Amino acid sequence: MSARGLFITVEGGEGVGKSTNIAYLEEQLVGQGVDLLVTREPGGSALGEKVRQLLLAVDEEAVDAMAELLLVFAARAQHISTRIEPALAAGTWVLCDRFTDATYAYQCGGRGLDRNAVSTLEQLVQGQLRPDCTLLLDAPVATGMARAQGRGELDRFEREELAFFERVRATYLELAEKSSGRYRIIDASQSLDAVQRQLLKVCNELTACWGVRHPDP
Ligand code: Z5A
Repeated sequence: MSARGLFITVEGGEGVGKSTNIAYLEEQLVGQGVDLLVTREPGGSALGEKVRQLLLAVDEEAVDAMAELLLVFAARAQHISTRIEPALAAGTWVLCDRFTDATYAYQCGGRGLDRNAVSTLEQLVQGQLRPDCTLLLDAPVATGMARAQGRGELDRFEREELAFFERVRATYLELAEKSSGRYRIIDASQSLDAVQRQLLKVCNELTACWGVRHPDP
């Protein structure tokens, strides 16, 4: 029986470089012999991707914050049962673009929902499942927004005011301080090369620590 896979999440505000650097992490980890599933939230399963569209769509009716929270966890339940858990159980590492820390950051920090509501759902939906390692790409809100500009029409989250994103960033930094063993804070305000040098160090630590068996040449 293979050892359980490692569950890595990548978090951060809008435009900090998650997608760009997940592609880089994938290249590095696969290159080091890791059997890897790359996925994202909201989304990651067929149902989850439909829920993602509902969450990001701009509509006339304002979305109630609790309804938003429940949709996020509905997508997460499906994602965990159909993709994340089976992969981890088979020894595959999972690299996920956002997970429940995003819920604390956006729905609690951003929208002002009670953290107890999120931790109750976290317990109910995830049981014991928590990320083993979380990479927080951190940059000033203005930097992320400038990078994300010019990508066409803004989704429902991207239309939020600056103060919303400042609260999101502050919540992420608070979570990282509280769970410092699990978190690695990456200074994402630096050049892409410099960011990727920081990420490569973490990749090397993780593969060394978890004893990845490199494939025979
Ligand atoms: N959400 C939620 O509310 N609750 C939850 O529980 C979850 C999610 C899971 C969708 O997420 C929304 O869902 C999200 C929160 C909510 N909304 N927001 N905001 P998403 O992750 O799909 O959307 P996003 O945060 O808007 O991601 P993004 O805008 O696609 O950004 P990114 O992936 O972090 O950045 P990027 O596309 O890799 O890079 C942006 C540009 O910057 C690009 O041109 C790069 O080439 C450039 N770049 C990247 N790094 C650098 C450096 N270092 N220097 C210079 N330029 C750079």
